[in-house]
Amino acid sequence: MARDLILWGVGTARTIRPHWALFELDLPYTKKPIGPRTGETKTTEYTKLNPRQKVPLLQDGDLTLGESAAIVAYLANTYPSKDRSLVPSSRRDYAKWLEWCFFIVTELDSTSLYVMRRHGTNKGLAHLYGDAPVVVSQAADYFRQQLRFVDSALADGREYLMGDQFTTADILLTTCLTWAIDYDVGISDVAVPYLNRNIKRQAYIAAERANSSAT
Ligand SMILES: N[C@@H](CCC(=O)N[C@@H](CS)C(=O)NCC(=O)O)C(=O)O
Repeated sequence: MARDLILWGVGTARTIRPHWALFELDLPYTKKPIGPRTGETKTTEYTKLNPRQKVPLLQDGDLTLGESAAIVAYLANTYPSKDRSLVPSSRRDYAKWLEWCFFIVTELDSTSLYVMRRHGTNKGLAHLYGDAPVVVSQAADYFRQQLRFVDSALADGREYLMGDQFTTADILLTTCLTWAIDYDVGISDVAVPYLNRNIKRQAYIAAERANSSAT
């Protein structure tokens, strides 16, 4: 039985991840709709909770957890519902699921899209971290190149990264794909039907609503 879950953060491709997992698992929660670059992550109260001054952040009783990929994995492992688990159970599939999660957050998110965000002028933070057009275009190329790993997996016609089971790895990948499109990085043909399938899920639609509203 879930305790009082509190989720901090709205407005980004990272913050939507835990909202989505919470809706998939049908877990009620309290939303604290603070946004990035608003000063809200830098208040004394929030800094005490999260010295990294970042969102998203989950509170589950006396547990405070940051990092979007860790939050969705924690929720999936801790609160599987009777008819839905967002994490594979067999040892082999669990290992492959871990590989997907780490690959997506390191190669697609941090090394590619977030580099574009930090150094881009278009929707980016170049005014803070420096304008670096070559770095931005290399990061976009790197994203497309790394996406080949996804293409090769989806080429066999599977519905989700882990086959028939929708997992938190799909939450991470889908949010990177929508982020890439938002940054005008083309995604591969094989990723398009996969993306369209996932963004039609009821839990995604609910999460998008929760993630884009300040109340
Ligand atoms: N690796 C972290 C990244 C978190 C992150 O960088 N969050 C950004 C928004 S996407 C943030 O809170 N930035 C601080 C601010 O803008 O005030 C995660 O996936 O949770």
